[in-house]
Amino acid sequence: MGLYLGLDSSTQSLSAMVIDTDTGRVVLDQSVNFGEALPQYGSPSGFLPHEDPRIKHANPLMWVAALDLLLGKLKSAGTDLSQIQGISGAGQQHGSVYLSQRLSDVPAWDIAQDLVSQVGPLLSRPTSPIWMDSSTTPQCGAIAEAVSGDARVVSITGSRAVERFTGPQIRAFYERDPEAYAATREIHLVSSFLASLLVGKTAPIDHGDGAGMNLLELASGTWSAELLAATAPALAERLPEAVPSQTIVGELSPYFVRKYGFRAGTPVVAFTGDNPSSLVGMGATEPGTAVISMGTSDTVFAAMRQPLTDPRGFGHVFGNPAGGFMCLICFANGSLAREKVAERTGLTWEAFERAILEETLPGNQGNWLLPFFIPEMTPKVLSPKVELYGNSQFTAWEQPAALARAIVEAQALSMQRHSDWIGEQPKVIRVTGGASRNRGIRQVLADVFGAEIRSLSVGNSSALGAALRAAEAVGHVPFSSLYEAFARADEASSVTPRAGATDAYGGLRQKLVERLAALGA
Ligand code: XUL
Repeated sequence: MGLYLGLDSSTQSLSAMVIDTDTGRVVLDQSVNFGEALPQYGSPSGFLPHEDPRIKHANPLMWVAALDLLLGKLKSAGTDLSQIQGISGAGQQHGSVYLSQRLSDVPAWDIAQDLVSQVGPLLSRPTSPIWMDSSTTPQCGAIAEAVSGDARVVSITGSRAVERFTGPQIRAFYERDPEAYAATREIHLVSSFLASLLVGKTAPIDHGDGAGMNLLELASGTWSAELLAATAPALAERLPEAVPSQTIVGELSPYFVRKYGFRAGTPVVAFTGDNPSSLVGMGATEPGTAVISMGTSDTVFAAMRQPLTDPRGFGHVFGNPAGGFMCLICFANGSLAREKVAERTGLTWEAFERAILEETLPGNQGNWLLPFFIPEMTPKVLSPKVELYGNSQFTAWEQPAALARAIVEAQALSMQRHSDWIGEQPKVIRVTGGASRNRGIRQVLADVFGAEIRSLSVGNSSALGAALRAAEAVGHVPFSSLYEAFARADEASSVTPRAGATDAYGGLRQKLVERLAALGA
């Protein structure tokens, strides 16, 4: 049997998906929500509260605990993990983990203790900055200046120096706590950290996730000496190797074999970032298919014909796990912003959907809002900024239906504006992520982009992508046949633009652009 396991450690949960390549079916799909299952880490939304809204860190031990917890749940539910032929995974991008020893130098994990008690003493920094952190503006400036400007950072790494990217975060750590930096022997991404736990030694960083660090030279797939030097001293010796995403990074450590019943020697394929993994899970690794993912962050991404870069500086180029490159634009105000509007208006998600589909019209009769409930990276708005424009009832938060439409229209218009540099007008867009299950939200996307919006039959594209990557690298099953079986469109969910709707957005788009320009964003 061809069973492959994909893991996905996102901002708010850890998921496991098992696919069977013989039958073309998903045979297991389970997750643990960090806030609910591990309340002792004090992170209801997956990160630690902080008075400064720009600072967003998580306790990496929460991710470690989630791994033992999830595998334990699978075992107690009677899942036979000895049938798994290969494992891969994905992690929230950019987040970093700091260790006082190289994982290759520590003794094998002891089955008599849990992982948290063994990994805890190895941390040289108790918390991990995650992708939502926007506190490193001075470090971004310093890195760009050290290599003679942002254009140089873009030409080497595919992105400007960006607050949440790992290089600026490492520089900030070095500046704020040089002693702890000196005591750090190894720095991982969330993805390579989890892969390292599984293989019980230092796992490399793949090109998909590595490109989100402002440290990887895209052209060669190796760390850029110039950017390493601009970031922190002796950084090269603290980073794992950078490798192509299809690399098998080792065999599962005996800890997992003995504790959870995996087969000895189960191969582990390099973990990647959640977005590159979703590119695979959405069957979109060939150019021509754009994807919108609506989760904690909203992202727009696509495989690229050539590695173009964003002239406005918000978009990124990452490695495509199937080879070549992908582009990505990320918006921090995704589900947290939608949830804020739902909370404040008291709308359930069903009512939210009805409000968009039945109670309001495209263009929202001139009511609109700026949707920055938390600091935003695209466009750059470093302090929360929510502004309501329109009739007095709307601006007083008293028109729930119009508010539901307004948040989604603002998000969709921003996605459209900030993805225009990709240079392709997609006729079909594939959508994934929790919010994409809402037909109202899909309808707004269809109307704003003037494109057909399709969901796939399997949800959690990042965990699926991880399982598919394991099947391709270990089982040598080509992506094309995996996509036929697992990345099928769910025809019933398809939504097309309503007549005349796309034209209703001209004025609104202009107002949004003008307001953002006035804010300097
Ligand atoms: C991408 C990004 C987010 C995280 C979410 O650049 O920052 O989409 O990967 O987990």
